Amino acid sequence: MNRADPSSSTYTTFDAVVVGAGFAGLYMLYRLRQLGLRVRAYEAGDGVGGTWYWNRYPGARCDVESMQYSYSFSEDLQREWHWTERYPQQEEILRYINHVADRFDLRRDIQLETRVIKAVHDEKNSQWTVLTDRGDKVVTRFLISAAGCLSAGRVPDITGLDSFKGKWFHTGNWPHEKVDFTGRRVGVIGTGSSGIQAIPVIAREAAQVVVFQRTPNFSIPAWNRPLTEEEQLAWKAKYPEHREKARRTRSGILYEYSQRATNDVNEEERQQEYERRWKRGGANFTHAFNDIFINRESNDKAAEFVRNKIRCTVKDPKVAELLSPNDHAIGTKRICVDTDYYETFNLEHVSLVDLRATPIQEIVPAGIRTDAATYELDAIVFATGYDAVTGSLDRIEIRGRGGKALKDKWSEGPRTYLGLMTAGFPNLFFITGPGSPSVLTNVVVAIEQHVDWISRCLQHMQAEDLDVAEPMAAAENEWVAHVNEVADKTLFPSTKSWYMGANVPGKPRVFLPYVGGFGNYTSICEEVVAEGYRGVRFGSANAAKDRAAVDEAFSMPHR
Ligand code: N01
Repeated sequence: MNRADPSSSTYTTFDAVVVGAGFAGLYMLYRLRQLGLRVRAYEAGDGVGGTWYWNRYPGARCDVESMQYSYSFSEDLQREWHWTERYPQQEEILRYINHVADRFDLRRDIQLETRVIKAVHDEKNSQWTVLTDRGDKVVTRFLISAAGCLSAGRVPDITGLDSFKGKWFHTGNWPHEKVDFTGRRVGVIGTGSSGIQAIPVIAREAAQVVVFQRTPNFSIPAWNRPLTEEEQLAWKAKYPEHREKARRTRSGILYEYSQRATNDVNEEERQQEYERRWKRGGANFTHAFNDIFINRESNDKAAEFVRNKIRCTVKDPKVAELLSPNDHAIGTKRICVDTDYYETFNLEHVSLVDLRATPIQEIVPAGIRTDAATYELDAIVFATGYDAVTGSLDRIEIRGRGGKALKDKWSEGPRTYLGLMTAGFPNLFFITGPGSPSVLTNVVVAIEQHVDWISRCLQHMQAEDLDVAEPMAAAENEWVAHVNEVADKTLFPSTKSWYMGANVPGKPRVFLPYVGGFGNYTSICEEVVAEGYRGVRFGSANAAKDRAAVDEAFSMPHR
């Protein structure tokens, strides 16, 4: 694809610009093409795949089962793709995404190694002017963010990192070539989903692994295994039925959602149920009873079962206690799904440092210095997470009506209508944006639902000869209030988590996703459409194209 000449004053025109070419960007591109629109997707990576392109850390694997973590929009695609394991590895998911890009001939509209850095709405012409780090200057009617919820990685600001003599890595931006830890002393900071997956695999190679833990997390075994041909065929035979059912569930995933409350059964039955789910593996565990997310006592019972499992698995009782979470309700931080995580702490060469007791003071040339000791290391792995949900949008300067920056509008927390749009920013759409179920779901299902909604909205605009769509402030206010109201009925806001923005210093403490359930959310979105896009104001653009106004909006001299 030809690259832009940064010195050129020429603006390329598209009907729609999509930011990102992961699961969301690819499917959006596919649907926009079906609408006959001229589209360009910009992708920062040198390949498609988004999160699954960047997250190549050892052990990276999805915690949603393969048969469900895939697109459903093409019956042929879902029948022909062959998954090899119960939970898919990063490498296999990336292969799948590349297959999709080729199968639907999507690459010709994707510009790789290009980051969108600025987008300004030009009210006069009702269009967006978009600027990339490669010097592209683009004018587009619609701007669609497929930038991802977990793509803005965070390396904590620890004094002395620059002085470290060894190598350091962030799990979310892992090198493409294999990192060989054989014979190395490796420090891992962070024990969320990424750390919990990476630690056992790194420990297979490394001479020594030191895990720096601030907060222990709950983890359920994956019991990953190869998928048999029979299992796949049986699932595929009922794919449409399975998909339809999944779309009506709380998380877009076919789990066993219990209809029983924790106290509906006696202690013996309760323990049997936890045990049965533990043996089945995965996040299904947190649906053992229907009040785990809303009743602290019920939650404590499920949490205690997991703590007991940790005590039974980890031989050193002190280490077991440190690994046992007791400061948050199970499930209110993303539940982890692991292979041999707790077992790894029985290995001689693996040790655990409790950062609560002995915080990190600094990174020194030889390693990491805490209050208690200096740990000499050859490599440091930061499994320290993301500026989630809003981070990828914050990194783009997005200006709407009156030049108002999105970042300023959201300074006290994101405000959206259905997580799809925000008032004051016409024709800007978010895929899995804040205020939508997004990270609480099988995100591929959430992506498809959002892309389909946006496509339908654009189709409606085409049919009615409308150019502008923008949510009404009142509808947005109502939605934000509803998002908070449903979150407040759960245990989620009681926990300091990235769902609450609590992992980023200075980020407003607002519950970011919509916890009212994916099925309910989808019904609301459908009702909005049935009621003529209730809460969305449509309009026609001023037809005159005024180049000077575009330049003015972009603060760029017209050459
Ligand atoms: O990040 P996290 P992640 N000093 O934010 C610690 C998805 N995902 O990359 O809790 C010391 O969960 C931090 O400690 P604390 C999934 O949705 C999915 O692991 O802030 N420690 C925490 O332990 C997941 O939830 C999959 O006290 C510091 C860790 O780093 C999301 O991505 C796999 C620190 C960060 O955990 C993010 O997971 C991987 C500091 N200064 C990821 N700063 C699957 O599908 C942070 N920490 C399986």
